[in-house]
Amino acid sequence: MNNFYITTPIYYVNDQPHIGHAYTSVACDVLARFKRLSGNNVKFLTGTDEHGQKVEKSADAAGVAPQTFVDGVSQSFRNLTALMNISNDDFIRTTEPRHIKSAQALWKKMQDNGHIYLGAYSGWYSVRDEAYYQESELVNGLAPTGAAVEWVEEPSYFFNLSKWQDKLLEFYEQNQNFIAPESRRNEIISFVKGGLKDLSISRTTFSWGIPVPGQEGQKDKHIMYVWLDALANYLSALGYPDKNSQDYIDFWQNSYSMHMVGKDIIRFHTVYWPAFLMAAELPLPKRIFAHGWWTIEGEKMSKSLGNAIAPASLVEEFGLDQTRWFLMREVPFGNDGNFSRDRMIAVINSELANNIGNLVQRTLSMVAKNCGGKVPDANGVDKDEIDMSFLYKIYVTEDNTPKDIDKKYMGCKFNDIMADIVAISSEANNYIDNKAPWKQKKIDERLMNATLYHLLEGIRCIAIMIQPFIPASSSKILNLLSIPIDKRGFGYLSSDHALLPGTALPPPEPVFPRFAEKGV
Ligand code: ME8
Repeated sequence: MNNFYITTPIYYVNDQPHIGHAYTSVACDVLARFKRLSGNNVKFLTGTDEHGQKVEKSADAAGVAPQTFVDGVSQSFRNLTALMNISNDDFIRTTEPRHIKSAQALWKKMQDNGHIYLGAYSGWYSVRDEAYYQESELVNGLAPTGAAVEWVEEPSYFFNLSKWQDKLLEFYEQNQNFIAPESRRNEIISFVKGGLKDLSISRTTFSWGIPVPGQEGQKDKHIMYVWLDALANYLSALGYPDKNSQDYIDFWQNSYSMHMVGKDIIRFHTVYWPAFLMAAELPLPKRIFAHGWWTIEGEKMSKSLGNAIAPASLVEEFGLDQTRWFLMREVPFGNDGNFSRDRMIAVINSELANNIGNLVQRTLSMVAKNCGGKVPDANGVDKDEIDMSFLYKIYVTEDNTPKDIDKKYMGCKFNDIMADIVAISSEANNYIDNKAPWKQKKIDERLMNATLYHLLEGIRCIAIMIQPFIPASSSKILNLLSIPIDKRGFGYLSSDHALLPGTALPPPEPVFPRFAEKGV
């Protein structure tokens, strides 16, 4: 069994969750579910990033103590996982003792190895980005992200990032798949080639953070820079610094480990994080995948525009799986995308209601009416070319092996995978029209039975394949086919595991209602 570790970024608790957060979490969920259904040992981590100046300021603005504030917003992110049917195995909070202990241990290890020194920082800092910027990076007095910056002068510990430039470049060279997509990889390589400056990794002018270890007797109390604190979450959830913890062994030492991030935070994950890990002599993750950003009806999502969409409002209006489907289907993963309500309605109606939903509804109601509510028998009827070509498309065969599917998933080609599934469903709808089982019934019922059997097999394979994207609806379809829970993995996508004729089926129920605007 292969070990697979997948993580979302831990979300800042300065604000309520929006569809950008739901997007990253659903993408990780799709991968986690796919890997589990393919027989892997999976650990899927998400959580909240609760320290730093940005969160402290939000707590101040809300007039509550930071801990009370973070407890509340963190709970909203936990609720998001339930709302979006996210199958995370753990939820880490950076204010938890297990994390504080782990982040301090990481610091200590980097320090003991001689990579941290005390100095003083003077330069620009953006609280919104929680990032340091050089004078040369500023655009019209703002960070390149458009965030305001402030001048900071304070004693600070530094990490000797400049020393890791060559090691990082060598690592990117030897691990071509570490940064994805390709365009981001090139961007990071040229950034690192441009030269790295040592990184300030502690703050002294506020206190909402993890204390730097070993500063007893010192005048200025340092807290850890929030990004060093935050990145450590990927290890603290695995029991680090206990290297004998089973999770650490399985998911850090011996796993394919992948951090999914938005394009805004790729530098922290592909430059700082691997350098910290090298400095602490720890293994590096295998892959960092950066996805694009959503705009809303063509506009950047922002607090000031007040246009952020709460995932709960989409789920309430369109349905959970409809929302998951649209988020994964609309844009090639890695590209930026635009959220448009009209597109959402068009996509869920054409692909879920009119295509897959219609296929399931038509087939199951014919089976219920004409086959006594049991899986019909195709035996004794010779397959013609139409049958053969249809069956070839639905089953995993030699040229459509699970290995190819795995490659597509690992390349995060979600919208392609979904398009392939929709194409199979369209084929199945064409197959019904070509075969016209309602006519076959009048000629010879055995012909109708064979057609309906092949259609049920088509639905079985489609339902297995869509599980990572829309787990609740696919499970409903698989229940309508009376398929036991332990026969729903990707290993069952072949004719060897076909439905048994005579199996009783429950009464059919619609799976994807057509969405109609109220009053239309
Ligand atoms: O950066 N479109 O947390 P964060 C798509 N705490 N995705 C979006 C998005 C949008 N418009 N807006 C946000 C942090 N995201 C740090 C991470 S990890 C050790 C620490 C998603 O709350 C995207 O994945 O600002 C982005 O990377 C993440 O939310 C940032 O969340």
